Amino acid sequence: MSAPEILGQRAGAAILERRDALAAALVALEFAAHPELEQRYGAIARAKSLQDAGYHLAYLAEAVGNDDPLLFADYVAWAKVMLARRGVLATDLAFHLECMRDALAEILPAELCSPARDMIDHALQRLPEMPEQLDSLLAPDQPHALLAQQYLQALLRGERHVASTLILDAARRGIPVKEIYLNVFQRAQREIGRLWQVNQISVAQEHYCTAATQLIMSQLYPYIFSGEKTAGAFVATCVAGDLHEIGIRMVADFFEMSGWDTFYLGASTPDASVVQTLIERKAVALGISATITYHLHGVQQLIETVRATPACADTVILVGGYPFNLSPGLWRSIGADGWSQDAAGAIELAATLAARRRGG
Ligand code: B12
Repeated sequence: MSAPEILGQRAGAAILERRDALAAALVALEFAAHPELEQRYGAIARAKSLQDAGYHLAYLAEAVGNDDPLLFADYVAWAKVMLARRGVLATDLAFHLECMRDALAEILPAELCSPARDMIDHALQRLPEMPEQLDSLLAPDQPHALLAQQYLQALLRGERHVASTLILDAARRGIPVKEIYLNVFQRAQREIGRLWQVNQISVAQEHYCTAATQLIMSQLYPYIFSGEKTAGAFVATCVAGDLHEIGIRMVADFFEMSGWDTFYLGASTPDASVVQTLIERKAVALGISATITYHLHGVQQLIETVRATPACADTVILVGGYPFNLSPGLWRSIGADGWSQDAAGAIELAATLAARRRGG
């Protein structure tokens, strides 16, 4: 590891350790300079700002720890849209980030402060050209675009039985389940995320759509659990703390359809239980999913725990999810054997890596 990488890791860890103190210092600076913020955003402004500061610092810590400015800049771009659609001015976001930089200088030793300051400056420079709105992620030229659109609209109307019928009819007509997964479920879920981000749907609507998609995925299981199992065992899990289950469930189902014996553990599994399952199932491969960037240190920790377990010495470790798609070198620096952007790429990757491990 290079000297700047070691410094980055120490700085990232220091931000996480002092996160509460940093958030408190940031908010104190922010409200001392702009007491009118309380009037502009109401009585809960201070509490909200404190909560936001905690999230911002958690993202910053991961960007610094992984020496990747893009992880923080992407988060700031996301926050700009999210806040703009809820009436928060970009100038107030910029000032919040400036206070973050000052709070870091106040609390952290100068040496540890500098990588974080550089990342904040990088994001601040880009802030003015970051958009305040996002276009739909469903385009008419995408494969199965009409089905995806109809599926999403049915869910948004609260008609999950209609959505289910659309999908089961499509499967009966011979549209492969893998295509339905990637072109309908994945796209619709991401569009739901965008609609929530731009304040067009509520959290409850997002929860309804996600629960319905999970239900409808289960209805497709007769198409999924039918083949012979010859490829070995695959354990699939979200890292501890991460609740985004659908992506890794899709990966597990693609493995199942490709002849693997899969053990899908779902959201937020404790590290010890993952290791125990790997041993019990004599797993050839482990898939770890992280969607929220501030769970990256958890991924690294789980990988280290698996690697330190002699019975898992040959387990191939794959990672995936939002931050890995954003920063394509991240899987390597975090210690995984491979990464794939989506479920389709994951199977081929696992087979290649497992063969390489066996010396094939
Ligand atoms: C549903 C959802 C939730 C649900 C999840 C419920 C559940 N049972 O899964 C709930 C409500 C819990 C949730 C919570 C949060 N969410 Co959320 N969520 C989503 C949403 C709308 C859909 C996720 C999904 O199903 N995607 C579809 C799947 C198929 O795509 P995927 O996950 O990318 O998976 C594919 C690839 O990445 C890859 N892959 C994934 N894992 C792996 C693993 C391996 C090994 C491999 C090889 C490949 C691989 O293959 C998959 C299949 O092709 C997304 C929007 C989005 N863009 O995804 C937001 C989203 C991810 N959430 C977001 C946020 C902010 C949050 C919260 C922080 C909100 C909050 N303040 O509370 C919390 C964090 C909770 C936590 N601790 O994890 C943001 C993240 C933004 C960012 N820049 O970080 C998003 C992008 C929404 C948005 N546009 O603003 N969320």
